[in-house]
Formats: sequence, structure tokens, C-alpha cells
Amino acid sequence: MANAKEQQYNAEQIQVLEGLEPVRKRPGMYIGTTSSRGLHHLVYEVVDNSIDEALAGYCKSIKVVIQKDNSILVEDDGRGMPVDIHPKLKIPAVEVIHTVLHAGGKFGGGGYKVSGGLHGVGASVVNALSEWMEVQIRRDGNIYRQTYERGKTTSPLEIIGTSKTTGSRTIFKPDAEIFKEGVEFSYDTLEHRLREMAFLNKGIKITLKDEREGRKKEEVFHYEGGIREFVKHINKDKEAIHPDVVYFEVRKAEQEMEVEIAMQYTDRYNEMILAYANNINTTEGGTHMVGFKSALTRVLNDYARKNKFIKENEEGLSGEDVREGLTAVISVKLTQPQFEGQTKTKLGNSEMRGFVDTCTSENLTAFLEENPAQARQILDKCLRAARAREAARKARELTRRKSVLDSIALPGKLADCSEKDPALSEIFLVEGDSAGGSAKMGRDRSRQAILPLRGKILNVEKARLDRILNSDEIKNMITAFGCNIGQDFNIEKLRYHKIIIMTDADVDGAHIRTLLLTFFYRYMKPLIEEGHVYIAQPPLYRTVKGKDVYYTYTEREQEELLNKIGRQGIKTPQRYKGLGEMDAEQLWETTMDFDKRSLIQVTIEDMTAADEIFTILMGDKVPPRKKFIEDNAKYVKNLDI
Ligand code: 0RA
Repeated sequence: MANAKEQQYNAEQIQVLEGLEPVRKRPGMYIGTTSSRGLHHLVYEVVDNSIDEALAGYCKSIKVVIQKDNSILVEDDGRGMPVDIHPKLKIPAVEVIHTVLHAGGKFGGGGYKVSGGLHGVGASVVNALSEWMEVQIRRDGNIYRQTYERGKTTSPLEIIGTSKTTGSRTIFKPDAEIFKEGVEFSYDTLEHRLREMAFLNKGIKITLKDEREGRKKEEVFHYEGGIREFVKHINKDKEAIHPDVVYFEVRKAEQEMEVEIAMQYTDRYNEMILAYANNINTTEGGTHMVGFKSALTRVLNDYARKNKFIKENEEGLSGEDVREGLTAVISVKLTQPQFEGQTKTKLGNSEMRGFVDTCTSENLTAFLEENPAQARQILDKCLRAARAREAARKARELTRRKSVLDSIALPGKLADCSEKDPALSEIFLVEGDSAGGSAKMGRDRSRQAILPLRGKILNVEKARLDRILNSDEIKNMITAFGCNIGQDFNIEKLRYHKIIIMTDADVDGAHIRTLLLTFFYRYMKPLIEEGHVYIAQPPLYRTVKGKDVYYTYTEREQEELLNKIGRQGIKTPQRYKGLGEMDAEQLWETTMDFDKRSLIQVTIEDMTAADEIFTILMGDKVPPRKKFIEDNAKYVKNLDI
């Protein structure tokens, strides 16, 4: 990327398309959503422009500040945005960039632009969706300043001082009229993306600072090792099975494209391959992913045969075998990325497949040849996976055959609903037989099914598929849901569109809930991705005063209730220790009734964040788990994983 060849900027390059009214009318079209996700997207749009400046070779450091009033300041030490007058519009280029849709001179060529991917819409969209915005530019010895409100210019570009340095600063406050769900920024969300950006663009220093009252904090993300350090970061709470991160970077002549790959095996069973194209997380994969996977399988098989790990007449390693426990980051950069797929996060450029395949082949082969001890550790792991896969295949076949023989063999413990339309049906996974009994009696049997789960379910984080399929509780869930698991998972066969976890409001309940979520996340991920998994919220207290009965769900709510209705004349408020203490009617009224209950939908904000949480919660290392629980104990309501 370090193509520092000076590009003469020319205001005429900017294409004029249209004004900003459409952005305010239909913000979703430009930033995807006006939820919290869209709000944070504004910051990424502004930061992306500074990253582009860094990729062009002109900027080293970027600072992001959440200011006291919840406005955002982004500053870089690049060349400073251009200020020359646009020949047709007769206004400064910086004003065109901020007030005209699709302006900004990003028409490919001359380097890999970050934007142009998911919602690469730039500074004008952020401006349109901000109550106010201010830009300050240090350039040509001057400091320039211009202000805007809701996309409209409110002051001419003025010189407000002198400066010996260059750079751009953007300050904006998101418009509460647009972001109706709230305009408060989450430090953790910004931290996550900015750290990822720093891993993906080695050498760039990104500082994040929170200046809000009561939460002052500052962190610097700066990784000279780039994605090599990203892999170490992902594996920090896991056991690596070989010491070195395999790492290589290849740039094609004339910088048409570039690939950077880092990988390391852990003792886990799941694979964690993150793929990026121009810094955009391509969650749907694409040609770079295909190239990497096919080279990986081929190289490890070739090496295994050549070195007699596998005999001539023996079957080779499958793709699954060579990816078990693998953490890898693939980052490609290219000038004309084509994004396809449902969420436009699948890389389509066909030239990337062969390029990544060839680069991976050459470099991984070299690593294995040069590091025979680590090669052996890796191959041992793959061969163990292959043996287990064989055992798992047999176990799977057994469950498959069973369901073929007896296709309506639902588990005996399941109290099914009569409704046959999955969209109208829901299933409660209930902790314990006694609560299960109350739930069965209290439910709406036309639409609600109940599956009681006895005690602890298996920790799937520490077991392979063959053992997982031996667990009765897990087998019951698989047959009840109807959509199989792992590779055979088929969401279209799902028998209930709502899967509701109902556990006690105590530590054991939280543990069972985590075990269930881990199982869904590792083996039925689309269930979570497509929003089918929910958490029921049973009440904590039942309070009776006179003829009135009140239920409250938190200590604070209970306190507020007592303040409101007065403490006199109340028979001692009942604090539920578990679901089992509620009778059928109470359970229905408080937790299951379609009209009165509140459910929490489980969502995956981010693959690495979810992986980290499950690794910590379910893994072997105790200190990170203890720290996580301490750090998060106060946030009981938010169940984004
Ligand atoms: C000179 C020319 C161009 C952009 C910039 C400077 C520049 C833009 C931003 C946005 C945030 N920070 C910045 N620093 C510098 C135009 C280059 C092109 O059209 O490709």
C-alpha cells in the first residue's frame, strides 16, 4: 500500500451527483440501519477516510475521541482534505465532499480504498445524519474550518490560524431525530472495530479516548506485526499446539492485489477463519477463502504423504480435518473489489482464488519444510481430527438411520404443540423437571412446546461431535428442533421459529444458558444468526397487596415498586429462588403469556467477540473467566454475544 507516489488532487475529479435530502429521508439505504449499529457506522465511515489516507502512505496516526457531549472527534495526520475551489460548483472541495452525495473522488485506481464496500458512502452521509458537524484542516500552513447542520453548510470555509503540520479533523454529533433508539456510543463497540482496523493495517496507530464523565479511558492500538498479532490475540485464552504463527504477505506486481495470511492451530475443535477484503469482514467468504481452504487441504495432504504420516493406501485428510482448531486471518486488498451475496460480504473477484491458492501453497509448504517439529505437531492434530471424524460419521449415521426408520420419533420428554406451522410455534427449553411440569400445565398447548432439560448439559467446547451426540439432552434438542446439526444442519426443517431458553435466575441457570448458547453457536449457528434464539425473563419477586399482585424482574424494580405502593399492608414479598417455585398459572402470567412477557433475542454482534466470550466462559483457563465474570457482572440485561 505504501505507494507514496504523489497524486495531484484536482477538484474537477469530484463527480457531482445529488444533494443530501435522500439520505435524511431514507437513512437505512445508506447506513443499513438507524439502530445502534448504524450509529457506530458513522464513526467507521469517517475513520475509513483517514485509513485510506494512511494506505496511500501519507498518514501514520488516527485519533478517535468520544467527547463529553457524546459527539465524536476523528483526527489524522495526513495531507489534510483538499480545499481548492470546485470549478463548476464554485465552492471548496472539502465542502463538496461534505454536502454532495457520492462526492469524494473515490473512483478506484491509485491504491486500495477501504470504502466502496458495505456502505462506503463517506463523509456526506455522516454529515447529513448529524445534528452538527465541524471540519478543521491543517494544510498549506493554514488551519481551515467549516461547519454544517444536518448536511447544510452553516459557515464558509475560513482560515482560523496557522500550522506547521498537516492533517484533518472531523467532529460530529449524530442527530437524535434520525437515531431514534439513542445516540449513545459504546466504547466497547468502537474499541472492537478500531483494534481490528489496527491489526488489518499494520503500523497505523489508532488511539481511542472516552472523555465522558465517569468513564474516562484511553487505549492505543498499534501493531507492527499486523494480523500475526491478530491471531495471537484471538488465541490468547486458548492453548496453541505449535509455537509460531505461520505468516506471509505477498504483493502482486503493480499492486493489483495483495494477500496477507496468519494462522495457528489450537487444541480446540472449532475453526475460526476470518476473511477480509479491503478491511471489510467478508463473513460470507468468497474467492479468497476458497483459495486458502483448497491450498491448505492440498498442502497438508501432500506433506503428510511425502513424510509418511499417511500411507499410500490410506484415505487423506478432509477439509474439516485440516481446519479443526485452526485460527486464521486472511486479508486481501485489491483495486476493484466485487462484493456479492445476501449481505454483500462475499468476495467475487475470480482472480483472487488462484492468487491466494498459489501464495498459500508456496508459503505454507516452505513453513512445513523449514519447521519439521511444528509440522509434526500440526499433522498430529489433523490426523486425530480425521480419526474422530470417522467415529463421528458412524455416530451421525446412527442418528440418521434412526430418524429414517421412525421419522416422527420425537423425544418422550417433549410436550409438543398442536400447531404445525413453525412460524407460529415456539419451544421452551426449561431447566429442571419440576419447572418443566409447571410449564407444561401453564402453556398455550396449541403453540407452545416444552422440553425439560435435566441438570447440566454437556460442555460442547471440550468435546468432539461423537461424544456430543451421545448426550441425551442434546439428542432430544436435535430431534425436537428437526434441523440436524453441524454440516447437516438445515434451517428449513426447523420446527419452531422461537427457541426460548428458560432457566432459573441464579448462577446455575446462567451456566446452563451459556452451555446451551455455546452448543447453538458451535453447531447450529444459523439459529442465532437468523434470530430464532430467545431468553425468557422470569420474575424475581411476587408482591401481594390487598387484591393486587405485582411481579418485578430486578432488585431495582422491586425497590421502585415498594416506594410506589408503600410498604404497609404487604404480606412478605416472595423472592423466587427458581422457576420450580412458580405454579403453572404464575409461570404463564409472568413469563410465557404472549402479551405480557418480555423476551431477549440473542444476536451475534461479531464473530471474534462471540468466539472470545465462549472460549473464556467454557474453556480451561480460569483467570480470564474470573475476570470476564467480574467485568460483566453489572451488565445483566445485555445478552448480545
Ligand atoms: C488530498 C487528496 C485527496 C484526499 C485527501 C488529501 C485527504 C482526505 C481525507 C479524509 C480524511 N482525512 C483525509 N486526509 C486527506 C483526494 C484523493 C483521491 O481523490 O483519491
